[in-house]
Amino acid sequence: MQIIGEKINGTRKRVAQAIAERDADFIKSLALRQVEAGSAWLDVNAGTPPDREPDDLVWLIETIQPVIDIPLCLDSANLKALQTAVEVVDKTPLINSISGEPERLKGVLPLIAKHDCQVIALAMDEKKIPETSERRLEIIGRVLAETRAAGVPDEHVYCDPLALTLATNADSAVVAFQTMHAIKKHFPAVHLTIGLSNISFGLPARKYVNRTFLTLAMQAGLDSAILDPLDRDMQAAILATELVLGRDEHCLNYVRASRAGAFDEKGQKA
Ligand code: THG
Repeated sequence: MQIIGEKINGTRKRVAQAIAERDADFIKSLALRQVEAGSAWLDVNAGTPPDREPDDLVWLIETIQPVIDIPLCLDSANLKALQTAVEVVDKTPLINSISGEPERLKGVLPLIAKHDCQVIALAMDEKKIPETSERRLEIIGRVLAETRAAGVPDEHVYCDPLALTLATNADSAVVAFQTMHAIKKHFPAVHLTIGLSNISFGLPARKYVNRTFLTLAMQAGLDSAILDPLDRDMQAAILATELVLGRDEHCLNYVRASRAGAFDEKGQKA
């Protein structure tokens, strides 16, 4: 399971404040802690208005890069911000995201092809998220026709089936699982990813819902996720799920994590 650390996101109040005040120490520490927790990428989302976003994103990248050794996931709806950001990254980034929206594809695909980036493909078009897995698969099929035509290999595409909150749609997790199965069946070489916490928006005790959703999504083929890597219980759930799914040979990672004190083992015997 590859973790995309979610915490450097300007829609979070404390991060917005750090961006506004150019508080480099706060951002650096947030970056470092997520790397130490095993992130494969750090998501970077300035979340500021379009006219400020390119500068803010570049400031975030240049603040983070000297203290980390992993690539970034550039999270922006703003083409200009992505174009500017791609020029200042040290390591080839994961671009978050494209969708079936033709304008977006036209703008972002050349950037991905030129810099040999990986990319997240959302199962939606012009801001609409279809209700059924069939329609979501259809959009992913169209997006993959475009990425292939642009010379992007399927292995570089991370399909996001999209998780809407269960608070307003009881089927939302099931539709996401069905979409994952359908995508892997038709396009076995692509990866799957998801913004985990959307699933529990508006619900109490969100961590239980997030954790259970992640476990079941891993069974459906999820191999990466945008989540909070500092959540120890989430990390424990990932390790246990990989063990149960036969993806942890000789239980090596699980046992090693236990020895390193990753789990809450109070009152338990080995
Ligand atoms: N798919 C893709 N990209 C995405 C999303 C997705 N990027 C943005 C988002 N969804 C995932 N990132 C975050 C980052 C931070 C938080 C949630 C999702 C977060 N939220 C707190 C909460 O939900 O309670 C509130 C904010 C706070 O902590 O202040 O932290 O779906 N491809």
